[in-house]
Amino acid sequence: MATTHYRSCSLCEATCGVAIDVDGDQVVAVRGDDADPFSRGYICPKATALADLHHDPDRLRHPMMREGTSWRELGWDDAFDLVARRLRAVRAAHGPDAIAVYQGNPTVHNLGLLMHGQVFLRKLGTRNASSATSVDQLPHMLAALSMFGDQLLMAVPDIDRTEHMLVLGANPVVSNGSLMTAPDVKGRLKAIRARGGTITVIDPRRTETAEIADRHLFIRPGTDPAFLLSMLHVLYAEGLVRLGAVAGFTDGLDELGRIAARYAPEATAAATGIAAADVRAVARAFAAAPRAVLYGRIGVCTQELGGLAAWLCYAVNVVTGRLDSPGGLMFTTPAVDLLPLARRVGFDGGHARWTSRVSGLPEFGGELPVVTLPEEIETPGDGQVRALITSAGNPVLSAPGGPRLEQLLPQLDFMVSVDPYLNETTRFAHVILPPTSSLEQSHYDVALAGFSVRNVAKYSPPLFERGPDQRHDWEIFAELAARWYAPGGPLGKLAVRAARRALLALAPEVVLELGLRAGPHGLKKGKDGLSLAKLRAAPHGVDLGALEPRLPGRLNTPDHRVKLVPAIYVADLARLDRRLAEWVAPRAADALLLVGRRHLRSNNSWLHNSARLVKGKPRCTLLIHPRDAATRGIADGDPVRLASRTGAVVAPAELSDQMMPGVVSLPHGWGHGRPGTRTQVANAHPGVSANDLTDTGFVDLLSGTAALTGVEVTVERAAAVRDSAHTGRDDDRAGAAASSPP
Ligand SMILES: Nc1nc2c(c(=O)[nH]1)N[C@H]1C(S)=C(S)[C@@H](COP(=O)(O)OP(=O)(O)OC[C@H]3O[C@@H](n4cnc5c(=O)[nH]c(N)nc54)[C@H](O)[C@@H]3O)O[C@H]1N2
Ligand SMILES: Nc1nc2c(c(=O)[nH]1)N[C@H]1C(S)=C(S)[C@@H](COP(=O)(O)OP(=O)(O)OC[C@H]3O[C@@H](n4cnc5c(=O)[nH]c(N)nc54)[C@H](O)[C@@H]3O)O[C@H]1N2
Ligand code: SF4
Ligand SMILES: [Mo]
Repeated sequence: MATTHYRSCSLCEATCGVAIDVDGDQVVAVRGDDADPFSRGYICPKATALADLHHDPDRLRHPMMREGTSWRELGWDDAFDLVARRLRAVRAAHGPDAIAVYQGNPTVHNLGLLMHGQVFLRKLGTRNASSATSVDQLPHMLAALSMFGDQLLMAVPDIDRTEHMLVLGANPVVSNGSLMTAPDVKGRLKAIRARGGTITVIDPRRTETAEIADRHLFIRPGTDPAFLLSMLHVLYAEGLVRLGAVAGFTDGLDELGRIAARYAPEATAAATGIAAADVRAVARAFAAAPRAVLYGRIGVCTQELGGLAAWLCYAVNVVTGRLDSPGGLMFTTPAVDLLPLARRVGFDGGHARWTSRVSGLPEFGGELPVVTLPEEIETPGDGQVRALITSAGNPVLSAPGGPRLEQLLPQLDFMVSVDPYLNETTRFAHVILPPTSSLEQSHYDVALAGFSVRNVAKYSPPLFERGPDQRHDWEIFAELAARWYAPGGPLGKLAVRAARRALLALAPEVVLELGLRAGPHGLKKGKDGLSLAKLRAAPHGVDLGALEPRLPGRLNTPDHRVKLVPAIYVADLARLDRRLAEWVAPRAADALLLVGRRHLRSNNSWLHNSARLVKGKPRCTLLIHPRDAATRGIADGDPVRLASRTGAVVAPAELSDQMMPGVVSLPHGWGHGRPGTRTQVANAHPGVSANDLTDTGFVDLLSGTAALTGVEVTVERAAAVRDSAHTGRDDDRAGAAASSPP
């Protein structure tokens, strides 16, 4: 007899409601939950992966210990003791910075991991902590910190009420939205047009989002700051500037005008590839719309001047009166307010308080950029990294310098990974601690609610009883913390026991209940206030209404004013000016610029082990404009060799006039089939890794964020794409590819 369970999908930021039909211990169907007030029945094809992941025979169910190249199962207690002992030994011999940490993207979707993971990992006292933040949204966080006073106070497009949306460097129709939690974002975009509004997309590729927009303009990768400054130039020159609701508490309006005056559209057109007349038209349309919002996402922030670009995206919204205004860029009122909690565990508003040992890149929020990881392992001296903890991350595929990591990770004294898979990164660990599957865990989107286009709250209890002897992520970290923080000596065992008890009492539900009660929809609202019991009684979720103005109350700058022109950005304009001159200089005739893309059936590096999601024609292809292909003698489907300063791969070409001439696109997250991994399906559909081409030396120096877009590459016809379980890499990288754990 099948039963139906309702919960949130935890796979991407859209948080869709799913109805999961279960027979015994088997999922028989994953459907959209029509009664979810936020997603109203929408799901994307990835939702079925919730079942595939749970049932995946490759998913690890016991702690694993590596001996040479073979693995054996280990009891949990022995595993925790071993990890704590080995980490302690590294710390005792080499100091706190010798232990590096990398936390990956799924952390954000996992309440228990967010809490207990941070308590342990952010309090280790190492400077070498990093996360996917620095290959992702860091510049938006830096802008939020410097303009609004808190790095988590990122503003969200009010997509349901806007009448004009200007999209830069985002493809929400495929990514389902990011820093904009909006289930069925495609439906919401179409609704803008249905109510008479318009959408403009600025992107080096005519994306799936551009296809449903009114207007699309190509932009040369990495030049968004120049385009945005020219947009500001027009707004100021034509008297279109007005602060609206934030006029009484915003500083820097005149200063921004003086800066923008230097970047007339005519002065940037050659660099950006956007004609001056088009810049003017875009700026005028944006200012003229009664309600408008500029939304910039990963394409603008993971670029060499990504810090400037993220700041300018907010700035355009502010000077056109869109900030904190319905239909513009707004702040959420989440049921659990993470901001004060996050400050306690180290998201404490820091930027550049220290710099990395080897290349001097800035700290942000207590972390160093992940591009520093290879060099910090490689470079001898005080503070050299000797051990690594990864949690929910796969930096070998997801960060620049992946091939270098493959060579360096085997040299570590100790590595532990908290991860359900033996994949490209975790195969180098000495111990893998696999958590329960997401269907065995309860779920509450404590982080994403902060970026949601409506205020909503939804709690999902575990669907399945956990398997025998399984641990949740949060329990794993609670156990590690108990062992780590307890004193040594004869008191050690007692102290560990007491600490364990205290930490394991802090189940996600306990923290959630406290958070809900203390939050803006909690006790303050009297007997109508939210509580965990109320959420349990509402399995489809609770709608808490449209976004509401939150300023100036929500600001956390010292004087509670919006800082339109933080000094760090003014100082960084010199880098833009230098690049502006270089961008117009003729490029080496054969150089193309590489950008990335996403696919609806894929999610970063870790959903390729679902047969249902990878079937069909290969997705890891190089999109290239027919003209660029023709000059290189490349036909559709031909294998092409793609080489950058740091590496080379071979992938099939896919000719497409979606591409801006001079720009090619390769998705990231592929490059499976590496030796020693245990992901059968993914290994049969390996693709190649875009991060074999990206460059740890190509970074936004202001924020430390990797420049994943605009990487210079050459492309030529190759002899053949090697098939089946291969790395797809070119021969000169074969050494790195073959490196397997010692
Ligand atoms: N070239 C290029 N590189 C990119 C990007 C790009 O656009 N271009 N995008 C970047 C972006 S936006 C991101 S967010 C990063 C992602 O970078 P990462 O977070 O490093 O990589 P993922 O592929 O998301 O890997 C997630 C890992 O978490 C594990 N996992 C999944 N669920 C859980 C869980 O519940 N608990 C635990 N403990 N582990 C879990 C998976 O098995 C997998 O090993 O990649 C970045 N890299
Ligand atoms: N299906 C699916 N959904 C996902 C993910 C996934 O892997 N697959 N990953 C999730 C994650 S972790 C994230 S962070 C989000 C990201 O969500 P999005 O930000 O929407 O990410 P992308 O789809 O990569 O879109 C980035 C766009 O930027 C463009 N671009 C590249 N360089 C430039 C540039 O210099 N300037 C401009 N203006 N545009 C540029 C690219 O062509 C691309 O269309 O998606 C999330 N959702
Ligand atoms: S868009 Fe797809 S992957 Fe994202 S939450 Fe919805 S169903 Fe899950
Ligand atoms: Mo991301």
